[in-house]
Order: sequence, then structure tokens, then C-alpha cells
Amino acid sequence: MAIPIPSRQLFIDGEWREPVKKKRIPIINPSTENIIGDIPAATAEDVELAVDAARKALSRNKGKDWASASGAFRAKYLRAIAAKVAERKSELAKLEAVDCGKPLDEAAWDIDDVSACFEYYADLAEALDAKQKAPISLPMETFKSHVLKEPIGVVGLITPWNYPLLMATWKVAPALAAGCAAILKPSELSSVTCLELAEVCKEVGLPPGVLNILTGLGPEAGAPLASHPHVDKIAFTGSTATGSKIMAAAAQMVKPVSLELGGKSPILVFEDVDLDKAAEWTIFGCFWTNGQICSATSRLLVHVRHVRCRWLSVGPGWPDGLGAVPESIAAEFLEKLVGWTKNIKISDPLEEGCRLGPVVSGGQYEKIMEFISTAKSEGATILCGGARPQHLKKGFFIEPTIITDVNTSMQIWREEVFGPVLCVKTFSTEEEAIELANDTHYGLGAAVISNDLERCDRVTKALQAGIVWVNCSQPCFCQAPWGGNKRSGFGRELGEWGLENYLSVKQVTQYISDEPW
Ligand code: TXE
Repeated sequence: MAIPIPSRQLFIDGEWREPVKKKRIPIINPSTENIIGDIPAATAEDVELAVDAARKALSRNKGKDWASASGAFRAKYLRAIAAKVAERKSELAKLEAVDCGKPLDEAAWDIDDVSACFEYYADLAEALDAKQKAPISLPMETFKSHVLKEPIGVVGLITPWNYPLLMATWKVAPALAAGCAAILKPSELSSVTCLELAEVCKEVGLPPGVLNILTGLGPEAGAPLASHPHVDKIAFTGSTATGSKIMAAAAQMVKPVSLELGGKSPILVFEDVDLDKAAEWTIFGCFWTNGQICSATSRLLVHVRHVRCRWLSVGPGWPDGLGAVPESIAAEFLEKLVGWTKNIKISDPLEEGCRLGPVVSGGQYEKIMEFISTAKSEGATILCGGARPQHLKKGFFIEPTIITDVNTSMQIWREEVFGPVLCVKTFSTEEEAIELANDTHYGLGAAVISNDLERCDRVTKALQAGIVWVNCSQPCFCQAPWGGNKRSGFGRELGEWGLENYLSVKQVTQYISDEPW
């Protein structure tokens, strides 16, 4: 079934504009490898126009402009966007599926989340009005002080391809709720639904310049946005390498940045679990969205307990001369995981029941296959998957892959794969599990699966991650903060934290005594 891709231009100052250099980038359907359309490619000249439009949106009709309007005024537009997105859910989900390879069901959840996120920030925009002028208690009666929360100004939002419209929304909705004017630069690998967001904004009559959408390549469109002197803040989701470049560019102008970068998140499965439930969360936690999730719990740590047994005291490596057999859930658990993984339906994302589609691009396909082959050459064992599915001759499809016999110095254990690849190690004590889990440069997510809630609590506190899931992996709610530590970045999106990202705090202090100071 061919899904028609609307032909769009850049969205600047409320209008469709051809890129100054008239360049376009082909859209490749990752399931078929066919070109199905193209998107405009912005360059520094277009960034200049978009920044001008955004600045005008914050100064035109002084007193009634986007920044100084009430939160309630802005909320009306956010709610209208939410409603239009909901109305176009089925079409947007299909566009997402053909553009980035996401199974249609999952794309439809994303679109629901997009609407919910715009609604949520509409609520917070309204609530912001009541929070203005919050008094501060001072130690001197001759002064009074309060706080104004003001929009930061013009913000640049640079987003990735794995949740194209949803990641854009996590930034656009709070930025607009706060009263900022925004320039969104989605990933060149999947921009189609973000351009449809532009159409939605036109339809609801969003004031010109409040949201500008520039599609294009990172170095050509993203870099000039990040370094532009009249962009007051950059919010970025993507790779750690690009995040570091953006931070360096922003540092030149002491511009605030928030960064949501990669991850190599662990899932710790203890011996007391219900194996079916643990297997379900492990599989979902790693293979959902074709494994292309920054928070994917792609390092499985599963309990194995060595029971010492005199009768078996033959093995080397046991200093006290005792033998050992593993009393463990590991073997049974892995057997279950492999069985279930082999049953995952891999197909065109539009096909009924598809659970795993292709990865987003030829480049990502090659990169993931290289990871798998390096793991093999370093001595790891591919328990299942590791290849292109035999029934699919075209498309960037990779079988869901489980890898064991991994050691902690291997690339597959240390680096983000961003594909359907789970690697496994065992642990025998809680301390060892925590040490293995934290032995990474990243710190985005982590999951702990155990029926012992006291243990869950202890382990949660010990894990170095911005998000810890207990007895689950990956659920995400727009009310709860999202973001990481270490090289996974800093700053939090979603919830009230997401709004604060786009607000600046102004202290107002007044001398109220008639006495001379
Ligand atoms: O990411 P980039 P890519 C990781 C994942 C993946 C790898 C590469 O491991 O395999 O990154 O993916 C824009 N100045 N993640 O190359 O480059 C780019 O156009 C300004 C994790 O797609 O980080 C896109 O809009 N912008 C991740 C955005 O940055 C630049 C999601 C992200 O692209 C730029 C995606 C520059 N110099 C990939 N260069 C997550 N955390 O969810 C590129 N861009």
C-alpha cells in the first residue's frame, strides 16, 4: 500500500518557503529502500530567516505578543494543535511508519502521546499565570521580593529520528507553553511528520514565527542554528558526539543547552522473579521501536548463584577446593528469551501484527551489523539473530539479536548500538549487579526486576541513572521527568521540569519603607 507523502517546503514565519539554495533531500522508505519523496534542505541562509521570524514573533504587537500573552492565551493554541493531531492520527502514524520504519501500532501510540503532551503543556501554560509573582520571604521588612518566570526567548530545538514527531513535541510543547518562539530542526532521516506539524500550526492559526520548522542536514542546518548569536537556548536530543559539538558551539556565547544523549542502560533481573513477566519487560525494553531507543535496556544482567557442592569439587578456580553448580534462573530465563525473541514478527511496519520493522537507514544497518561482527570476533556468542531475516530480501531489517559470553571490555557491552541487540551477563550478588550496571559512561535509564521491594529500593538508590524502572522497562509519562546523567547529558524534559527548561527566573525586589536607606 503506497502512502502518499505530502510535498512540503520549509516553514518560516507562518508560511511555506522554498530553501534559499533550493536543495532537497530524498526520503527513503527503510522497508523497501525506495525513494518515496523529498524534504527541503535548509542552510545557514534559511536559519537566518527563521531566527528573524522568531524574534519578530516575540516583539510584534508589544504587550500582546507570544511571550507577554497570558499562559491561557497560549494554551488555546496548544489545545487546538493537540486536537488536530488527534484528528489526523491514522495518517500521521502511517507517515511515521514509512518514514522511519516504526511498526504502525507503535507509531499510533506515539501520535496519541503527541496529542497528550500538547494537552499537558496547555495545562501547565495556564497554571503558569497563577504562579507569577510568587513572593519570597526576606529577613528585612523594608524590602519585598517576588519572582517572575519569563520565556527564555528564541530557542533552537534539534531532534532525532527514532520518535520523530514525539521527540519534537517534547520540546515544542513546553517551549511554546513557556512563551518562547522556536525553530525546530528535525533529523534529516525522518522529517515528514514534523513538516505535517507545520501544516497543523497553519490550520490552527498559530501566530507567524512562533514555530518555524527547518528540515535539513546537521552540519548545514543544525550547526548554524546552534551557534546563532540570536538563539537564546538550544535543546538537543541525539548522539553524544553531536551533543558535545552543540555544547561547544553554545559555550562560545554562554548559551544554555539541555542535552538528552545516548545510553547503554542495564536491566537487572533477580532470582525471585516471575520469569514470564521479566522476559516480557526484557524483550520490550530492548526491542521496542526496533531497538532504537536512547533508554533501551540493552544490557541484561541476570542472576546466577553458585551453589558450592563437595561432591562436585573437581573444577579449577574454586580456591577452597569446592565445586560449583549454578543454581540460577539464567539458563531458563535465556531459553525463554530466545524462544520468544525468535517469535517476534519482523515485517513491513504497515503489516498487521508487525512487532519489529527495519532500522532507519542503510547507514544504521551497516553500523549495527559491524557491532555484531566485532562482538563475534571478540569472542562473544550470538545466541539468536545477528543477521538479516531470510524472508526479507530488501529493507534495512535486522533480526532481534541476543549475545552472551560478553566481557565488560567488549565494544558490544560498552557502546550504544541503537538497534535490536541485547547483550547478557550474569551476576551472583546484588553488589556485583550494581557494579556491573554502573560500569558505563552513560547514565540514562536502568531497570530492576525483583519481587523483593526492599531490594528494589536499595538497588534503585545505588543505580547511576536519571530514570529507574522497577518491575518494568520503558514506560514513559509526560508528567514525569526524563533525562540522564554522565555522558547521557543533563537537564530534564517532560513534567514541570520540561517547562522550566524554557523559562528564565527574574528576581524583583522593591524597597517599601518611607525611611531613607
Ligand atoms: O545522530 P545525530 P545520528 C545515537 C545512536 C545513533 C547515533 C547516530 O547511537 O546510532 O546517535 O545517529 C543533528 N550541529 N542517537 O547521526 O548526529 C541531526 O541532523 C547541529 C541517539 O542520526 O546526533 C539530527 O537532527 N545539529 C539518540 C540530530 O542532530 C547536528 C537519537 C541528531 O543527529 C549536527 C538519535 C551538528 N554538527 C541517535 N550534526 C537518542 N539519544 O535518542 C547532526 N545534527
